[in-house]
Amino acid sequence: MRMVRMLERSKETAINEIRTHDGKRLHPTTMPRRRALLVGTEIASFRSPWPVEDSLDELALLAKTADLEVVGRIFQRLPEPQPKFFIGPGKVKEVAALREQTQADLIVFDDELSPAQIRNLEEELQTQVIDRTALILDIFARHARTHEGRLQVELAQYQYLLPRLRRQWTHLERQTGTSGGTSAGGMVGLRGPGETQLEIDRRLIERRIAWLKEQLADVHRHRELYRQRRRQTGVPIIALVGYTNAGKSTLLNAMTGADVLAEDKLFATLDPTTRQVLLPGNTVALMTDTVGFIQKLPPQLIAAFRATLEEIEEADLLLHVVDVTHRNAQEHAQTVEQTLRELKVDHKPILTVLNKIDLLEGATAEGIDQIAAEMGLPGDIVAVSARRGWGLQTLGERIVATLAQRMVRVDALIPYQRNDLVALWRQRGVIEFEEFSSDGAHIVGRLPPALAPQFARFARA
Ligand SMILES: Nc1nc2c(ncn2[C@@H]2O[C@H](COP(=O)(O)OP(=O)(O)OP(=O)(O)O)[C@@H](O)[C@H]2O)c(=O)[nH]1
Ligand SMILES: [Mg+2]
Repeated sequence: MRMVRMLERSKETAINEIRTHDGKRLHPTTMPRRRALLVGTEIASFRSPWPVEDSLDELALLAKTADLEVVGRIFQRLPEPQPKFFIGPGKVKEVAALREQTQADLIVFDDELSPAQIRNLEEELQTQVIDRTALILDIFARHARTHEGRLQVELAQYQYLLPRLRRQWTHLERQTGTSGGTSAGGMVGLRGPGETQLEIDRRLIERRIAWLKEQLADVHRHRELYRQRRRQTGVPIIALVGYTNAGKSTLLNAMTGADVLAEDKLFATLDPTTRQVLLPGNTVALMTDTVGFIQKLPPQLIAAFRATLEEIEEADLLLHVVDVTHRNAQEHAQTVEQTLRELKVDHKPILTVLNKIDLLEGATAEGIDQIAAEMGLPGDIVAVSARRGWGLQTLGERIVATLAQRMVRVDALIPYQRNDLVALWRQRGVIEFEEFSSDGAHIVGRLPPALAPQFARFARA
């Protein structure tokens, strides 16, 4: 009984936070912001292209997005992670001293820790310890808006929590004077499921996971029906992919007149949005904005965002949006390419979109090409400023050309009674040649494979 109530309550606070009518989260002003100490590592055997300082900068941004106050940072270079604490025992002592000095009440590790490592660290440091994955989950919980998005986040939280179950933060809660620890005011570390002084019944959580999976399967079936209909229309689908904060939502808004929230924040977008876009030559397509990627994000976490994944799988073309002005643009692009490989969608046609060129002073087309070459990006590149609307016409033309490569070639004589087919061709395909005679319209061009059968009976031999 008690357990059931706990889970229900924690779900309320984690998922159904108090929001204003326009979706902004209300901060209880009485809640002190938590003081976080960041711990990074550079592990020789991981051969990560990220310098540890840059990775910590990113972790600090994540912490800021989760409403934490970063009060210190520390890192260690190691040949390999250490089994007991991930970092070496000497370093743990340093962290303890720094925690004392900065009065930190939360330690955030930049690497994924095993459940045992978290336990050992917490015993040693007498403070809550979380890892990067938990922090990202916390941000996801804040930013999920749709019913499905919330179900997905809750599922990911429980799956993360299950192997980490144990008695939670009784002494910390006494210190901070909060009850239950699932407030909306920035108690980081799996807000909601698990933040409690009670021992949690594993079976209850497993049951909840099963229930969440059923709910999601239901949503999935509905979406699949919708997709089937969409597929039959032959309208091509373009998915925007890229590192978080690259400008995907801004680009969707600029190309389609959508009104998706675009912010200088990590993971502003979690739920996919699809809008119709009118491309040069009056070609119609659908453009979908998806969740951003980030380094050290376990692929199963992205997989949890099944809606996003399905949109990417369904797409005829991926636009890989890169913030070309970011110091780590190259690492970002590599992370995205690797994530696409892990998600097994790297076989799809990809156009790389170098965004934010308005911030590059005096950049020329050659200069931008050179930047792209230095970053090791593939040749298929378009430079744009989503914010200023620069380069969007060229991008549209390149999208049409790339989509046309996936279409089938058709040569047909369409009688005038079937002008509707000519209009359909104009909208969904590419017309390369047209001539009108008394027999009808002779058209040569390309059509999406799904539409070609409708034209078969008018095809010229
Ligand atoms: N200067 C400049 N800023 C841009 C441009 N495009 C996007 N931005 C800014 O970059 C920030 C991130 O943009 P978003 O469109 O939210 O990025 P996103 O890729 O959707 O990010 P997530 O949804 O968080 O993964 C916002 O502050 C935008 O205003 C651009 O072309 N030029
Ligand atoms: Mg976005």
